[in-house]
Amino acid sequence: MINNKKILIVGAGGFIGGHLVKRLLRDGNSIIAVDIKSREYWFQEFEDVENHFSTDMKNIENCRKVTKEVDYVFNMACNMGGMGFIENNKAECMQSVLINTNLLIACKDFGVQKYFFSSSACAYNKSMQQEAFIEGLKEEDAYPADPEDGYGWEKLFSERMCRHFMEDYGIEVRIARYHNVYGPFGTYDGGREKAPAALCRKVANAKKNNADKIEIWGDGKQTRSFLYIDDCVEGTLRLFESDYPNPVNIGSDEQVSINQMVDVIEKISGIKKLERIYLLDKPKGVRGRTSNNDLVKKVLNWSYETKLKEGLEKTYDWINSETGKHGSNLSKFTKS
Ligand code: GKE
Repeated sequence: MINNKKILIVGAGGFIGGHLVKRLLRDGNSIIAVDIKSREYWFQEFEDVENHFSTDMKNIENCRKVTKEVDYVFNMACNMGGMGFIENNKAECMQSVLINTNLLIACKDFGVQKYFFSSSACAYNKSMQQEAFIEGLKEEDAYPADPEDGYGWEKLFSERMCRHFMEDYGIEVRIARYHNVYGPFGTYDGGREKAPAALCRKVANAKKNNADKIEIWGDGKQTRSFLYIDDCVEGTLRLFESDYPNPVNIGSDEQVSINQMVDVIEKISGIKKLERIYLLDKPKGVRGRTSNNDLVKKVLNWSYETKLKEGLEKTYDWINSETGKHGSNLSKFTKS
């Protein structure tokens, strides 16, 4: 367990970042939490943490200010979202490379010992994801390189930037490729939401409004695997504490179609089966994606524990309690 360390978490106002702050604080570390978002848009804020709101880490001076005396850095920050965002904001997503690069330079300047980079399954070669229900993606499947346009290239490039800072300057780097992480205290509307949260919101709203239809992007046959946030945090910290320096999948291998996920959410909500309106012109991403967990089991002796139904129950309950309280807390951040 990591404790008694001074840790910088960049992207701390975001979904995974917020859960990471909570866990590392509980484990007895002192935390500097930074995000570009203004305070009212942070998903979670904790006392006894040095919080830096509205701080743009694409700016190297901001990076230098907060890396001075830290032991570890977790870079959880990037301008991203579900397919609805990354397909329509490729230049915005690519600029996240400035965060990672300037953060690494500051870490080198101040002799930070260890650095975590949150990469993504979007780094994988698209040609291996053209069918539904594919074989799990193995870490070596990122090359030959043909990642998701924009966002995927930024993640793959930043992985390589991390590796070269490790080779040339000796910063210990750990890299996780996340596979569609979901759970409470994440984005559920406003345009950046991913499928689990989006569909939980749509079912919850259908129930509240006594509607009998639900809109699904694509034909619903496309497949994914989804990782519950608690497993994501545990896997991240296991990887960080390990001595394995190459990218590792942190994901689930429970591959489902979007239609199957909607079936699960309908049962959780108690609503009768909704008529499905398939919007074929909406952003769909790859046809099929899931994680091969052989390497993560081998190097970390760890695998996720939360099955999709259990994770969706917790996520649906949280979103159902949130919807109607207020609109999206990120709408200001989506491209108008
Ligand atoms: N966002 C969203 N909203 N997706 C929907 C919806 C909806 O209402 N209805 C169906 N889908 C379908 C999308 O068309 C896509 O085929 C699938 O669900 C998953 O969409 P997603 O969760 O937005 O994003 P992806 O898994 O395709 O890609 C995401 O992968 C993550 C890593 O696994 C990326 O957007 C990043 O968030 C991240 O890299």
